[in-house]
Amino acid sequence: MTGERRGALPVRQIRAGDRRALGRAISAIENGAPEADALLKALYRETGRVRIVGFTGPLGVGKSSLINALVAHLRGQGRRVAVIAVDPSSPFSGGSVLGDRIRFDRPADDDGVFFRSMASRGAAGGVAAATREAARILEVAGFDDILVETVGSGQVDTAIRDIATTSVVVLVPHLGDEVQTLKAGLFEIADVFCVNKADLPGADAARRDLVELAALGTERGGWRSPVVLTSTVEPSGIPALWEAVEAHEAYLERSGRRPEAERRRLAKEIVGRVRDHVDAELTERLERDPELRRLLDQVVAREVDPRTAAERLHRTRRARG
Ligand SMILES: Nc1nc2c(ncn2[C@@H]2O[C@H](COP(=O)(O)OP(=O)(O)OP(=O)(O)O)[C@@H](O)[C@H]2O)c(=O)[nH]1
Ligand SMILES: [Mg+2]
Repeated sequence: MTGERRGALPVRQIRAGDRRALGRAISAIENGAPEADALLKALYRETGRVRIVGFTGPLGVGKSSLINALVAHLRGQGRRVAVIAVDPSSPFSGGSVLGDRIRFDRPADDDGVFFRSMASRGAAGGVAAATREAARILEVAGFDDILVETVGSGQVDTAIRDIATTSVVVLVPHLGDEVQTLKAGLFEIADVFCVNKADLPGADAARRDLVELAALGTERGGWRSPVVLTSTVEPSGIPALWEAVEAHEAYLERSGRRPEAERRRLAKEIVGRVRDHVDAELTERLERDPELRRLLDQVVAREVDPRTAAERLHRTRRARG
C-alpha cells in the first residue's frame, strides 16, 4: 500500500477484516511491538460500541464448548463473531501452559468468524489491556460480538471484569465446595451464571444454590444475575444463555451504567499501562544509575531498608519527572 511505512500495520486491510492483517496487529499488541502504538492511537475514537462477553470458570467446565455453540448460534443470526482465548502464561518459564487445551471448531471458509488465542506475556498494561486492544482492532474490522475465554489457574478469573461488558461465570453441577469458597468473589464477577453440563445429575440443585446466592446481591443496582442451565452435548440452553447476555447488555443501556462501567475499565487500563512504564524505567535505573546502584548496595549491606530505599527512589523519580 502506498503511503505506509514498512512495518506499519495496514489500517485499510484491518477495516476490511483481512485475516492476515488482523493476526499481525494482534501479535504486535501481544508482543508489545511499537507498530501497535500508532495503530491503536489512530483507531481508538472509532471503538467502544462492541459487546465483549467474557467467560470464566474453573478448568474443564466447558467454556470453549459453550463458546463454540454460541458462535454457531450467532452465525445463525447472521452476526459476525470474534473469539479471543486468553492463555495463562507461566511467569517462570514464559511458556503458555494451557495453549493446547483450546479446542475450537474453526469453520475454515467462514469469514464471519475469527478465532485467536493470546498470550499475556510481554503485553504492555497486562492481559486485560492487551485483550481490550485486540477487541478494538476486531471491532474496527466489523465484528459484532467478541467472546473472550479466560482461564485463571483453576479458579474464576477476576480479570474478566476489566475486559468484558458482560461476564459469564461458568460452573458445573457438584462444584459445591468450590462455590462455597468463591461465593463473595463470584457475585462480584458474574453478570450471568451458567451451569453447564446440565445433562449430568445435580444441575437443578446447583441452580437453586446460585439463585439463592444471586438473590443476596440486591445492592447490585437493580440487576440480579440470572442462572442459566446449559449442555453442549445434548445441546440445550444455548439460546437462553445468549438471551441472558443480551438482557444484561440491555440493562446496562437502560440503567445508564454502561458509561460508568467503561470508565472504571478505562481507568484501570491507563493505570496498568503507567505502572508498566514506571516498572520498566525504575528497574532499568536501579541497574544503570550509579547513585541508585549505590542505594541498592546499601540495602543489600543492610545499611538502608527496602522501604526507605523505595521512598528515595520514588522521590528522585518525581524530582526528575
Ligand atoms: N457432559 C458434558 N460434558 C461437556 C459439556 N460441555 C463440555 N463438556 C466436556 O467437558 C470437557 C471440557 O470442555 P471444554 O469446553 O474444553 O472446557 P473449558 O472450560 O474450555 O476447559 P479449559 O479451557 O481447559 O479450562 C470436554 O471433554 C467436553 O467435551 C456438557 O455440556 N456436558
Ligand atoms: Mg477452554
